[in-house]
Amino acid sequence: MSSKILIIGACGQIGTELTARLREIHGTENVIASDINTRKLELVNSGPFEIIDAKNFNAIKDCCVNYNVDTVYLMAALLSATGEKYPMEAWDLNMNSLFHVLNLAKTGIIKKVYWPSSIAVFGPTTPRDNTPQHTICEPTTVYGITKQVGERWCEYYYNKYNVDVRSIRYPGIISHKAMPGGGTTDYAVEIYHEAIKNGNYECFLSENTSLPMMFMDDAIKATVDLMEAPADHLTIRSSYNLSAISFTPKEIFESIKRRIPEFEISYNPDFRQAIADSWPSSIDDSVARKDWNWQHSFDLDAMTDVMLNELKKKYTHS
Ligand code: VAH
Repeated sequence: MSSKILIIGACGQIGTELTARLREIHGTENVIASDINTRKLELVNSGPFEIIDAKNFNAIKDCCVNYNVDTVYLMAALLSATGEKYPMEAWDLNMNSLFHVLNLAKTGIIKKVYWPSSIAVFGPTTPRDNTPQHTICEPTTVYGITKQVGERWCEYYYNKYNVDVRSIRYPGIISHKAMPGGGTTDYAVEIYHEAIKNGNYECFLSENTSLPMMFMDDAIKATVDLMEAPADHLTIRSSYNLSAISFTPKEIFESIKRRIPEFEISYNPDFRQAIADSWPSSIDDSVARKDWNWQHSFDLDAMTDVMLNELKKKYTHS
């Protein structure tokens, strides 16, 4: 019998594409999209949709009971840059939404939870190159603190209450269907749009800032593969390291310039440079590759080809 799935934060960058993929797999009527408002009308009109504030326990519970939901993907969060501007709001949303969903699973109303963590759980004292699954985590951003504490709670609810909660430490994610919101890695999406629209881009990170990154198709595949993996294959119940590629603003610029020779870039680091400098430059995701056969598909140039082709179509038709 197909799962009944609720996606909280379905209008976000990952939620938008996760909703589409899960509807392909499970059937549109079995995947309820939800968000705090109806800002993305094509999603609202594409299948079951509910307005849910992720901070509202009763709203989440009522939706799960009414639709007989067995699996929740909690994708709502304030990301790193926004979290530094609104620390208490980030703590409130990122933590209380997680407690609401974990407690619904603890009571048995739902059976399975997906909750995204991030490489933001690492900090300046973490080994930066090929960062291992188990290492020092002293995050210096509010967002990173919420993800680190959230991982501890996920593992606690698994060990104490046998809640089947699964999680991935996403790197920066690049996509063309929905814009990211308030992240430090957002430059790696903006740069493609500006290359098509204006032929130049002012980057808010310095040219040699290497960060772990991933094309959205790989991130969605990893999320689905983890959730479909046999429970007894999983050795991590905090959150899995995951990566695909690492690159600098200079390297992504050069990948684009090989396809758009007239494209130019300038660098004007802002407050997000300090956030990026606190994160790893590359990630060891060998545990995910061993436990559930994770394997990325897109390298930087393959991602650039798809991004530029899709955005050229988007801006040609708009
Ligand atoms: C951010 N895109 O920049 C998110 C992500 C690893 C970065 O968690 O905050």
